[in-house]
Amino acid sequence: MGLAKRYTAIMTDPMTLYIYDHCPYCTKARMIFGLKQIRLNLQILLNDDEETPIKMVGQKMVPILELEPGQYMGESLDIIARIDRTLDAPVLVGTQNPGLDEWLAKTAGVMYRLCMPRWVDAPLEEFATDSAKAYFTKKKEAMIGPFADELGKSDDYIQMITMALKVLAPHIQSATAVNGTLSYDDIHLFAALRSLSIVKGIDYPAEVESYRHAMARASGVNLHDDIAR
Ligand SMILES: N[C@@H](CCC(=O)N[C@@H](CS)C(=O)NCC(=O)O)C(=O)O
Repeated sequence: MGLAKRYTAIMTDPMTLYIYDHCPYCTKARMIFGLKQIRLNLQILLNDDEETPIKMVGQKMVPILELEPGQYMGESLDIIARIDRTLDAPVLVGTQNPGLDEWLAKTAGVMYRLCMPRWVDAPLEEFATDSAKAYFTKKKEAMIGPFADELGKSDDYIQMITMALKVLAPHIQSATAVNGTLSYDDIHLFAALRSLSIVKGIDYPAEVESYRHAMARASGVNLHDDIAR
């Protein structure tokens, strides 16, 4: 890749990604920009704003990437594939470990039950209004039950996650790439760990702790440790 193309990318307006800060799929889409060092403009939508995403991609769903003014694409994995092909060689070239997929699928339920009631209570831009909070709460409580009940089960859930993290730890081959070379596994795993960072009181095994910090640095996606609850 020529210097000229990279220079042009630096000097022209960055693309805009429409997101919710808490959204793990948005974390995935954000990561590829950081990993490839491509500038990005982030726009956080209010969680009850249905009109804006529907106008852009026909459904109330983020992330949405504005490739050119007025040209939009949804679906995190499509965005990642598109950006990974842009500028210089792809970075997500490592092989994946099917065991990690399994780990993520098994932990997803508990993670959401821990995270959802905490996200809506946190100072995140998508929940800046009472109506945005009420919208999220109604939609997600219909899926997992009352948030108050879920918060009451926190100790059990945290214990389950702590055990799951101990299982994960020996599979982290390097702090900068779970399988030694960056791959889609890093996208999926960091997005899950970043979600979990809203939960206070999790004791991370050393390998997981190094990995989530190194990945946050490399991808430019902040953890929520500072607002954990
Ligand atoms: N398959 C989509 C899933 C994206 C998704 O589920 N986004 C959630 C936020 S995490 C969303 O926008 N849901 C609609 C809502 O919250 O009202 C992708 O990978 O981009």
